[in-house]
Amino acid sequence: MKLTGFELRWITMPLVAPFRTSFGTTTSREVLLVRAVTEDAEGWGECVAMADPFYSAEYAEGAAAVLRDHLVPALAAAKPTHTPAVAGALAPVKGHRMAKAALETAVLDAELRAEGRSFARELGAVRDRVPCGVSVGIMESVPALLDAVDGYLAEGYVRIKLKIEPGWDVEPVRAVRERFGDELLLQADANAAYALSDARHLAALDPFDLLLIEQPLAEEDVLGHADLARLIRTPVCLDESITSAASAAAAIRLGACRIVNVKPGRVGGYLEARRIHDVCAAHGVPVWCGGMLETGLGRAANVALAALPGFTLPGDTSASGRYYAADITEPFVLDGGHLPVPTGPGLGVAPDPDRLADCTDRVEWIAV
Ligand code: OSB
Ligand code: MG
Repeated sequence: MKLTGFELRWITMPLVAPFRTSFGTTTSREVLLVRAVTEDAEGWGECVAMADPFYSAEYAEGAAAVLRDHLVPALAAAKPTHTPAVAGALAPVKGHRMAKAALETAVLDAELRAEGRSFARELGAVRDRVPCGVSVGIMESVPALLDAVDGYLAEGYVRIKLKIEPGWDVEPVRAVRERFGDELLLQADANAAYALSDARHLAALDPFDLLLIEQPLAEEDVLGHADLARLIRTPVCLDESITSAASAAAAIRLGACRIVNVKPGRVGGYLEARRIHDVCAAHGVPVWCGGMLETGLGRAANVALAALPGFTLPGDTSASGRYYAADITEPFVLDGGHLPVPTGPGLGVAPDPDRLADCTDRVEWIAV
C-alpha cells in the first residue's frame, strides 16, 4: 500500500424528516467524506462528526482541520504499509476519534479493494444479513409519534428506539407500549439528558420492559451510570461514554452498563470497534451497532460490523430511505426487517458520481 493523497469532500444531505434528539434537531446532514488514494486503489471513509459539537466534542469543521493539519501529515510521515499501522501513526494526536476513524476507514477500504477482500470478511462477519431497528426522534405529540412508529413497523423494522428527554419520556414510552403490545422490541435513548437525581423518575420506565435505556447521564459520568443501574430495572446501555475498548472494559467492571452501543466513529474506527466487540463478548455483554445518520458509505461498513457474532441486538442500521430521498450509493433497502451485508471488495458500495457531484459543497486535495 502506497499512499498518494487524500481528498476531503463536504456534502449536504437533506433528511426526509427533521430528527429531534435531546441535544438538538437535525434537518440536513452535513457530512465530511475522506477519500484515500493509493497507487493501486481508492477508498472512502465517512466522518460521523455532526455539524455542531452537541452530541460529542467533535464536529465536522473541527475534524477537517485536524485531518488537514495533523492526521494526514502524521500518516504521510509514517508511511504505513497496512491499515493496522494507521492507529499507531495517529496516536500522538489525542482524541479526535471521529476524524481518525474516517481516515482509517478510507485507508482500509482502499487496501481491501486492492486485495479484493470485503469489510465483512476482514472484520469477521458471520451473517449475510442483519436485523434492523430504527431510531425515532422526539415528536410534536404522542399521536404523531404513534403514526411514525406504525409506519416503521409496517416497513418491517424489528426494533423501535425512542429518543427521550425530560418532559418526553414516560408518556411516549407508555403510549408506544400500549399501542403496539408487549412483544415489540422497544428501547429508549436519552443522549445524556438526565442527572442521577432523576433516578426515581427513570424508574417509572421499569414497568414497560424496555430492552435498555441508552446513555441517560453525561458522557463523563460512568460512575453515575453504575449508581443509576442499581436504582432502575431497565438495563443501562452506554453510547457517548464508550470511546475505546479500554473504556468499555472499565465501564463493564464498574457495573455502569449491561449492554454497549458500538459506533465505529466514536471509538476511532472499525478495528477498535471490533476490539470493543471482543471485550464485550468476553464479558457476556451484548453489543449492537449504533448509527450517526450515515450515508450509504458509512452504512455499508456498519452493516458489515453488525454481522459479527456478538452483535446480538438489532442495530440503528436503518435503510437509506429512513434518512435520505436519494443516497449517494445504491440505496440499502429493508428486506423482511433486514439489510444485506455487502460482499464486494472493501465497503462493497461506491458513491454514484452524479449523485456525489450534486450534493458536494467543496473538495480539498491533500497530497502525501
Ligand atoms: O445517540 O444514537 C444516537 C443520531 C445522531 C447522533 C446520535 C445518535 C443518533 C441516533 C440515530 O440515534 C441513529 C441512526 O439511525 O443513524
Ligand atoms: Mg445514542
